[in-house]
Amino acid sequence: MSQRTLTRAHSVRERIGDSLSSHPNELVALFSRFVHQGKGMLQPHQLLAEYGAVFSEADREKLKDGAFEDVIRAAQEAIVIPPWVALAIRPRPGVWEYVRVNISELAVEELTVPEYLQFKEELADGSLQNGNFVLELDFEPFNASFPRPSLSKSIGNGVQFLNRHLSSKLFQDKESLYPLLNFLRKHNYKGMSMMLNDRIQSLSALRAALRKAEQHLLSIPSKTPYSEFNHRFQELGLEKGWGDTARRVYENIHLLLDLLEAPDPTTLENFLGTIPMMFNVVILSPHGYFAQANVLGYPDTGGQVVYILDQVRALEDEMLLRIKRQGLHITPRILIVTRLLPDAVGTTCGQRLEKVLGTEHTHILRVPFRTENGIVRKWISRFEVWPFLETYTEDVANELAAELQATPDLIIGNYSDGNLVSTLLAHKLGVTQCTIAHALEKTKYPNSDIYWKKFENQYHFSCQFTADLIAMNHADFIITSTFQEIAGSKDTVGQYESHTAFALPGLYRVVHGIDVFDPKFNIVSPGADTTIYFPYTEKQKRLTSLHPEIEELLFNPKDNTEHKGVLKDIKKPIIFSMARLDRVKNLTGLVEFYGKNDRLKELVNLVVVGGDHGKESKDREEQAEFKKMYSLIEKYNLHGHIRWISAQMNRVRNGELYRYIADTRGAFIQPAFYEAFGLTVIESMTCGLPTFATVHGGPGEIIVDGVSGFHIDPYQGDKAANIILNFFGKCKEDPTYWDKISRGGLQRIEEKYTWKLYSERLMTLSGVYGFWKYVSNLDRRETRRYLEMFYALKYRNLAKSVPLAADGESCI
Ligand code: UDP
Ligand code: LCN
Repeated sequence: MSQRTLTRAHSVRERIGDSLSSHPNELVALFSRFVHQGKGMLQPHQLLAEYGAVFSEADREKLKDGAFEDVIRAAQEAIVIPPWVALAIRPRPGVWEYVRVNISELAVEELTVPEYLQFKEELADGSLQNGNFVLELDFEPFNASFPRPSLSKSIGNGVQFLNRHLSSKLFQDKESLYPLLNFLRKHNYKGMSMMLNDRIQSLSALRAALRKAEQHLLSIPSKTPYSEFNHRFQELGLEKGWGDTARRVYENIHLLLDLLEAPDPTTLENFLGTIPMMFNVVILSPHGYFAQANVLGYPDTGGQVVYILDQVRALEDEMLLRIKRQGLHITPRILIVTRLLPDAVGTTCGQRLEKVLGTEHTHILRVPFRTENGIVRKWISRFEVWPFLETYTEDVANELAAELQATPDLIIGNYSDGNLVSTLLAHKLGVTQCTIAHALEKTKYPNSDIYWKKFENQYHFSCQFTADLIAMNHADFIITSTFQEIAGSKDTVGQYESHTAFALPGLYRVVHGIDVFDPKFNIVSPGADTTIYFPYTEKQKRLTSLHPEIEELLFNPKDNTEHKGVLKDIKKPIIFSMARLDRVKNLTGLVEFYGKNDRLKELVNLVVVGGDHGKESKDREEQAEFKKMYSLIEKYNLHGHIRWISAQMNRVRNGELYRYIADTRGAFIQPAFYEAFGLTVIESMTCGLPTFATVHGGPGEIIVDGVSGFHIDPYQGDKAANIILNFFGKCKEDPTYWDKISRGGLQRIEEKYTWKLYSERLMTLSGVYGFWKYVSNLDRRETRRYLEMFYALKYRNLAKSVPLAADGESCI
């Protein structure tokens, strides 16, 4: 059924009210079913199932007049505390309404956000906290005066909106162009002036100087290098940074003249993109094992490491290109800051400074975690790092000052811990801050907000969610890999969106945590390193010398610490999966639905890569998954059908492994319960391997179902198995079907997921948000002060309550 849009004109309360008066019996029947379940929470699929059970097709038709079905379809949860049923309705991404229905009195009330959350807290805590003062966090007042888009399709394109806003602001009156003038006059690198010098004191002086410069440039050959007219320009009041040749300088001066004449968003973005602003970039990624080899697949060590290493290569190339075009001779620096693990045998994680391969000016800088008892030696799970981060930030600030001899121009945080450290650093240094979540854990663990106390001992989510709120509100801009990461889809809630309103009962209530319409959000999708991941059809590039090793990995009949299980019939296509052995990755779910489906077992072999057979895991989730995997192999008697391989850390060989699987006319399966983005999905598609991936999270957006791969729902294993079975059945009848899906995947990647597109975009964003930070500095003071207080009064105490992970054991 097509879903009509619920509008304010017909509020949810009115719709339910209308339906109650026109179809009282049916609605009472439905709400009674909810209430009869007793106190509790109902998820969207349960609400729809109840609706389907109560109403026949004919009833539904009748109810369509009041569009009650739309309300039920848009409901994201129901809280039942008899005789009340409260509903959280999401008519479209980013827009929420709350109501409650009293089933005894047939009354409907609209609820405010705090009222709804209070109702929900009662469910979790059993008592209303009316009497007690509850800390309510509300970031809305700080942004209330700032315009923001209202259409869902504008979400994630903040820079475009900001450009429009900035350019109209610049055009308000004569005075409003002064911030731009001051910005250009103050611009310098380590004290060396750039763009304008002190000779230019006013806008009219600037215009006059630009016109004279234009005249001069027209009189010399377009290829003349900047050094040849540098002195002439200095006399006019112009400094280095305008371009490397007369032609480029002319173009840039022209852009500024246009802007002074009639500011428009595109000219503003283009001009800001030409200003030299990025020379020193700091990227924070404290937890895990951050290294270039022998770490991938370890607990907490996955896509974030891959992402950053690919990102810095692309970013360095783009920075060098722009610096050259700006006519400057400045050496850029990129520092990836992570923690130093003194005992990390077999990896470089104990080394202070390490150059990133394939770059000239990029290094990994490692700084250890420290307590008053000295340096912390062992690996610490990402859920337990909180008490270390403040001291860590101080140490990092000192190391950065020594290493860069300058303040960074941009600080990029990664994941909750890196984003918190980036906040503290950016706050201290007054630097533009970008955050990248990679994965917001609240979405991965259902109800981890309302039942946070149950999760606290193992996961310390109180610290993590607090850190996330602080970082997302402090950041100048936020990069996400997909739209769904911000605002979900028609039916699912986005990761950031789930931070709009939530409660941690007994701790605080978030009334407006983040607004997905905030123009700080920008979708900038990563890609895969194309020197490693390329189509299986590119025969001349194929690494056939690695095939004996790959065949040993896949088919050697003897179990060892690298692999377990033997494939009886090696001629069958292989379905393949590779991930950290986290519960959320659900590799065991894949083994289970494969094991249950005899026809699938007949048709294809299963190969999974995950965990380490060579040593006992120290990670709780990994230990549990190990046990489960072994028991499933026995339960479904998978001997002869499955090969279980240890985590594979050689990326180059992994690239060839995906292609080898493609040679078997196989497929890649990504069965996670939730995947924030999913680099393995990008990698397999880039290799031309047909891909089946979870519909929950990034892959739901990366793959166009049936065109560039397939969606599977890990919660419906039998159905997922059948989707895979159907595909292989079809391929048997028509082998070109396999090629069609393979090509569809490749095409999708070329259009949307490449590092080149990423780095160009990131540079543009840094320019625009750097300028915006400068012009809006005063406006942002209130938010910063509020965040300082929240950090000092709430976060610090929470972090102190996390037990300091005991030292003693070696890390790997
Ligand atoms: N990976 C790997 N070996 C393994 C497991 C994973 O090289 O044994 C790599 C994989 O190729 C991908 C990354 O680790 O580049 C995992 O990223 P993804 O986004 O899929 O998941 P994450 O681990 O970040 O949740
Ligand atoms: C973390 C995750 O969980 C993945 O979904 C992402 O692909 C990865 O980071 C890189 O952003």
